[in-house]
Amino acid sequence: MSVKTIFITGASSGFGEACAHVFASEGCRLVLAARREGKLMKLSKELVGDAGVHIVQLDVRDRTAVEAVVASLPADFRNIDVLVNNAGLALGLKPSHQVDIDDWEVMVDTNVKGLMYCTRTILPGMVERNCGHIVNISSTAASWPYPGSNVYGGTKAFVSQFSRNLRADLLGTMVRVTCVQPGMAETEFSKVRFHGDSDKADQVYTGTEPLTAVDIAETVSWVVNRPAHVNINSLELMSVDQAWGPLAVHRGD
Ligand code: NDP
Ligand code: 8X3
Repeated sequence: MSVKTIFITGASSGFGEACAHVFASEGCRLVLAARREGKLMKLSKELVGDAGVHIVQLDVRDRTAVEAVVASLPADFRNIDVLVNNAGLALGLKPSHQVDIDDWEVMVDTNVKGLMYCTRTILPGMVERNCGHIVNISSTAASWPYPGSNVYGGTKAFVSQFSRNLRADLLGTMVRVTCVQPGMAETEFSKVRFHGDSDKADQVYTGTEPLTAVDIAETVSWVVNRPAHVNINSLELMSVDQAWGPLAVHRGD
């Protein structure tokens, strides 16, 4: 069997880092992208697997940089079999009328536009080779609203619908598209959301057993390792400590 090449965005922590470990242990060749190059270098030394790792410092919001990184991949890493569009973030939990609009812009630029740039740049090669798989990391926030989710949930709704629309475009090819929609998982996600406030971030998970990054990486591996004729369209998963509540009702005086 030929060695698969996996391109993972946001590989410096959380889900992306865990995906790197899982795919390395499966004997895959990896391209690991994120802004924090030091973290990628450390990760690349820890990985078990000898198929090869190529790290790239990349801000997915920079379209020119995305195009340049993909165009300059070393020959062995050029034919990307799997793109894990994972880089993303939530910023803030304030209601829409109080939010810092800069936070909204960063979320749209990263979660929507960054994912678009990586997809548009890597997809043509997959179509040409009639082989490939794009795994987009969305969220339960794509489908289920909650106070403070506003633009974050909106960006993830984009990711979910874009995933379905991609597959519609790709009918007639063997290129697969999967949207993974996790609920609460303990990573650096909440620390980033609360702008570095670790105490506030820890409170999100207190008294619960949240999903782990490994849970998500194993899910991504499972969808990728289905037979070539099977396309998992979407997969939503949550901790057993998470579920829906009743619709909120405001009662006046
Ligand atoms: P982490 O904060 O641990 O990881 C986020 C990753 O995204 C980091 O590697 C970060 O790297 C990277 N990243 C952020 N912005 C950029 C950028 N502009 N360019 C390149 N890389 C970027 O969080 P998670 O692992 O939890 O999050 C991964 C994905 O999963 C996100 O899309 C998130 O929205 C989603 N998600 C998370 C859930 C959770 O509860 N944790 C649940 C559902 C979905 P660096 O800072 O080095 O650039
Ligand atoms: C991350 C999960 O519930 O914080 O996408 O939106 S949640």
